[in-house]
Amino acid sequence: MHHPIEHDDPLEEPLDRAANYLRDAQTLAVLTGAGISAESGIPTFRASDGLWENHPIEEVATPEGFERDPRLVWRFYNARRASVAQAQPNPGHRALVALEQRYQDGFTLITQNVDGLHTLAGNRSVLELHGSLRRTRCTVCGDIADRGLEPLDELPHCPKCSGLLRPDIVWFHEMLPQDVWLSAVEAVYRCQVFFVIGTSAVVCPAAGLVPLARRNGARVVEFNLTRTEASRYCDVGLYGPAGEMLPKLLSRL
Ligand code: BV8
Ligand code: ZN
Repeated sequence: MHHPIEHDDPLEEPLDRAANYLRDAQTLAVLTGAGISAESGIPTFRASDGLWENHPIEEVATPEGFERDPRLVWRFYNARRASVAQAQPNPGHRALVALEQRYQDGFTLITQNVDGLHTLAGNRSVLELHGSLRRTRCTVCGDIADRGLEPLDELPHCPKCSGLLRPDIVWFHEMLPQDVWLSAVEAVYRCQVFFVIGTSAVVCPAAGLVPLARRNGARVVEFNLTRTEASRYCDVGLYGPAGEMLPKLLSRL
């Protein structure tokens, strides 16, 4: 894969460098994490120091946790559904809609988020690696349904077979949906530019998409408040709130 820009001028402002990458590219893939929704008022995992009702999230967001105490897990997810129901997309989400309009089917949005805000903002091709707060899956008949964001019963049951419903979310120690994962990997192989936005890049296999993009010759740009596990793979780091940095970048195109 040829590099769109042969010789970067090390003094060039990082925003201009990122804008140049975009100007010369036909394909752009984006990976987002909780940080893109922070400015919509949704706490990130790190901000909530990974605890919920004094339970480590890894304890609540696991199949073992659901086996052990489905009521606790549904309280966790009903609370998240309620807070997401109040949230609106922010300028960072809207900038990604503008980028999809610019690159059309050369654009792929891959998200670790389960809040549905990219779709609500207007993105059309969204790969939800970790599922969605809106969807439930029946633990008996497997039926998957979009139930919006209004509160569900304390222990919701399947209208088809009355089996216990679970959130259609990928918990820790669970496999990602194969078709979604393969589409994400294919988009990362294909892209000339790769944005990694608002993620601490510690959760696998999603975090592995960043070195994969690098190895396949894409120009990699990080949007975050701080450096992360992904930073070492990036050509450019744009540090500041994504809701401000993304519109700033678009205004230079
Ligand atoms: C898997 C759904 C294969 C839940 C999530 C033992 C056995 C099995 C697997 C493992 C194991 N030990 C470790 C693993 C692997 C494990 C993993 O990676 N663990 C980590 C913690 C080390 N992964 C898995 O289990 C995956 N499955 O490996 O299966 C397998 C199967 C069986 C046996 C063996 C292997 C499943 C991973 C999916 C887990 N589910 N979500 C839910 O959401 O309710 S992941 C969950 O955490 C979220 O979805 C989210 O994706 C992730 C948190 O990551 P971030 O999005 O990055 O959020 P974070 O708060 O961390 O960072 C926010 C960032 O934003 C920060 O950098 C901050 O600076 C920045 N920021 C803040 N504000 C702004 C901003 N940036 C810009 N602007 C701002 N305004
Ligand atoms: Zn069922």
